[in-house]
Amino acid sequence: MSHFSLFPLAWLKVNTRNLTTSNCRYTYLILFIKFNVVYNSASLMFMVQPFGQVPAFQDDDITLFESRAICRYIAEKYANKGTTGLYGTNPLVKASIDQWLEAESQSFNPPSSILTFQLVFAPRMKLKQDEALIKQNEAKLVKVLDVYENRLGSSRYLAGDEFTMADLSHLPNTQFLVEKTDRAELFTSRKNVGRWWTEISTRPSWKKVVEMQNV
Ligand SMILES: N[C@@H](CCC(=O)N[C@@H](CS)C(=O)NCC(=O)O)C(=O)O
Repeated sequence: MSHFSLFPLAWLKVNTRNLTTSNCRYTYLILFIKFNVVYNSASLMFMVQPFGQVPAFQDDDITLFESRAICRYIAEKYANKGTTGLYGTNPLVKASIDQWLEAESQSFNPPSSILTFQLVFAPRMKLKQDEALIKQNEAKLVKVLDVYENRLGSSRYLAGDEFTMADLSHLPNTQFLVEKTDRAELFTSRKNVGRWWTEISTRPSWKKVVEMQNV
């Protein structure tokens, strides 16, 4: 049993919860924080995240930022708990996971996060959508998903035959695009990507996260 804190949205704490995930089987404290709050460089958020962004993470006296670094740390520290091998058990598997984590960060995330913002959050925030940006990034995402389609035709998951952090890191943006926009077909119309998406998004731990987001 371990306690750590995640600061997922902004700096102002509005509510705290204790959760146990079926994926990791440890209890953590997560702070749900109101977004869009005016904050300044003296705020709690800048004390734990130098760019004033989210997420930020504390475990004992360690404070970390950058979501993928946080995930790597948690996966290493709790390597023997819950789903084992999330971050690999030997250097070659680890390298393959890192390769696809980088692909997510460098190739998948840029267009998918722009589309998520433009298609999901801009309307919620009553901001005008940028149609040219949407078109441009949809085209970029198509190219990335063509590569994924090919890869997932020869392996069950991105880094091989086991579910790893490489797959996990694709969950948030894909969840938004598939469930909250009319662009689901970008994923579901591709045989291998669609099969992969169904597999990773129906894992009990992810369903629990989605459930929490809808609370
Ligand atoms: N590369 C960072 C990205 C952090 C990031 O862009 N966070 C956004 C929310 S997803 C944020 O805090 N935006 C508010 C801001 O920049 O003021 C990570 O993966 O942790």
